[in-house]
Amino acid sequence: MDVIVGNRGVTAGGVSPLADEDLGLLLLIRHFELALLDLFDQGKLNGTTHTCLGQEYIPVVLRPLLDERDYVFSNHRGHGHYLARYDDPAGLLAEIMGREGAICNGVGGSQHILRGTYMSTGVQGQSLPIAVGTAMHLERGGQPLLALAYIGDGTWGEGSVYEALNMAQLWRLPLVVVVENNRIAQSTPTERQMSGTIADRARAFGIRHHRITGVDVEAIRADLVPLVAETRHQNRPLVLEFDTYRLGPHSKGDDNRAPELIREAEEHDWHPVYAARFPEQFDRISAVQSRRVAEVVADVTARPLSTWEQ
Ligand SMILES: Cc1ncc(C[n+]2csc(CCOP(=O)(O)OP(=O)(O)O)c2C)c(N)n1
Repeated sequence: MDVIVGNRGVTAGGVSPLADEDLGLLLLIRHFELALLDLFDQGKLNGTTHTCLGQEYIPVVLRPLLDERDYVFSNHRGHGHYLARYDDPAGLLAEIMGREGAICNGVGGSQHILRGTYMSTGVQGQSLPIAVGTAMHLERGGQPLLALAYIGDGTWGEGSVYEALNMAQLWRLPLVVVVENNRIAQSTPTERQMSGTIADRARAFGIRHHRITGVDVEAIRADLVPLVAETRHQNRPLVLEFDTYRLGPHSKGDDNRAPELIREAEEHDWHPVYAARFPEQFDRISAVQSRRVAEVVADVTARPLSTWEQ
């Protein structure tokens, strides 16, 4: 097995004070996924799961920039995307556990969710052409609405991504592609599978590319407001590349990163940085969200199995 080493030299940097609502959402996602891992350890969950630990701030940044009629396309690492869209940890846990009250009757599980204008898929690259078709539908509807799709850096190896980018720019569609570039795809570091850069690939289609470093939710959001508005009102496709880190393994137990790479990810985690900077607010909100998630776990695990029509 390859041992992956490297150093990106990007630090977590500063964090601005957050509204309780934003911090609450960040910590809801964190506690929710830690609870999932705990449930796996107890043998109470089946299959696998991909946590976004360390990457929670990305959907939290984007949440207020989106209209509820905008479409959001998520991927296999989608718990944070869903919880930033719907304040519904019980529905998501029920979906993952196949219990009553599940968003999709427990058929979709962790990776395949459909609710309103939100959908996720575990098939890499599948969502971009669909997001393009949706963006076309929205553009023809004449309302300033957009389609936003989350993809990872590894998914830039899929050919459908390029067909989608080509059409989005050619037809001037309101599409935002959010790249969560954690520099690794399952077990393959990006430099071992991608020639060139994501920026150059977007540029090849004439699509604007914007790279975001750091974890300061307020600062990043302020930076993105005009860019997302241009996509919405001027139908200018946009690629937003977040330079980010995943703290955990790819899914549950497949981590072949060298210890120094895991340490590097931990050094870039927003969580201890924010806790050290604003301890009173952090402890207060963390206690609330931890309690909330514990109650959700107790409630959902006590529910009967979900049923669906065959
Ligand atoms: C078409 C397809 N090929 C392979 C897989 C298996 N797979 C699931 S996630 C993943 C890696 C995705 O990496 P990336 O896009 O960088 O996202 P990340 O996991 O880093 O968030 C792979 C290969 C898949 N789900 N779909």
